[in-house]
Amino acid sequence: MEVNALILTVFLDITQRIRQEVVKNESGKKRVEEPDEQYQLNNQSSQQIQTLQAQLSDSILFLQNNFSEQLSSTNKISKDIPQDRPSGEYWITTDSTSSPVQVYCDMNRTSCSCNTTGGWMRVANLDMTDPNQNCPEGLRLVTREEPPLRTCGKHALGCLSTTYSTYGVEYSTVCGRIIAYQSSTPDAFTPYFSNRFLSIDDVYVDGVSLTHGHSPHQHIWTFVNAVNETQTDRRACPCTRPNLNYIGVVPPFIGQDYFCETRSQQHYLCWDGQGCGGTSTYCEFNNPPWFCKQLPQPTTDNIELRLCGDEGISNEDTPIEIVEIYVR
Ligand SMILES: [Ca+2]
Ligand SMILES: [Ca+2]
Repeated sequence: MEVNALILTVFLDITQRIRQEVVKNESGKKRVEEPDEQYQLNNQSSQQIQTLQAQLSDSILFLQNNFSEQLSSTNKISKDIPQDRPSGEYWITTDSTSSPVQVYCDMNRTSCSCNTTGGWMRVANLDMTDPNQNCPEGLRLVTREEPPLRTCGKHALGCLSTTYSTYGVEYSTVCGRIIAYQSSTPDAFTPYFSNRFLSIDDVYVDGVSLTHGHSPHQHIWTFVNAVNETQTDRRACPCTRPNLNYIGVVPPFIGQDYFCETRSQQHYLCWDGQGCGGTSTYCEFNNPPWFCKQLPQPTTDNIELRLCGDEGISNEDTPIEIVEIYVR
């Protein structure tokens, strides 16, 4: 049996037995009136539960000792889970996890424009169109009634960061999508245009920055929010009205790894590849909404998402609705 399935099976089996003992214990309390008998039964069940709990700890320790080396030696989902396994939840152990963690692995992700479909581990899965989902810790719930919208935004100007753990799994490709709502007047790359000394650690864009690592952040993808489709100045996407010369500046440290989009009159969501007018061609650029980034070298860094804007949130905001990120 495969390691992950084995861990899961043993874990479920023993926890089920513990649960059965607890139920027996609870029902025993109700049925038995005689104090001595009740004490005996409770004491007996407690001992059984302790024994089973000890067995569970021993079993997990045994599995970790015997199989974690195999998993952590590569720490790569794509290598450790055979490609013919189905998509679903898997238990993994890595150098950075003190106990097994459950992750969703996607073995047939055709929407990523990378040259492979299987072996993806999902690290982010925010979908605020689901009324049961909440914003990541630290982000503000932003709602609108008509048409209805639930998104997650920041509290003030600057960048607000949220981090997605990769559990120490090594990866070299990142795939995903971010879809956000445009509020008021974000200005694309204008923060960098106004100050060329800004680095990737600063507020270089009005939009969302996706990175890994720190000091400096390592760029994965930038989601640029532009003011509108008819502006031809630095506040617009570089693609807008391509027959005119773009007078803004794309920060050199992000290269071509970005989506730039603006809302249209009827459509307020950005980077979904929808609702772009005739003057905005970046709906075609880099195949939105899904990005695919091949990193220069493998890493085990967590992935950081920063909502950024250099003016107050009443002036400009880019609250997010959907975040899906996969690594392999
Ligand atoms: Ca603005
Ligand atoms: Ca701005």
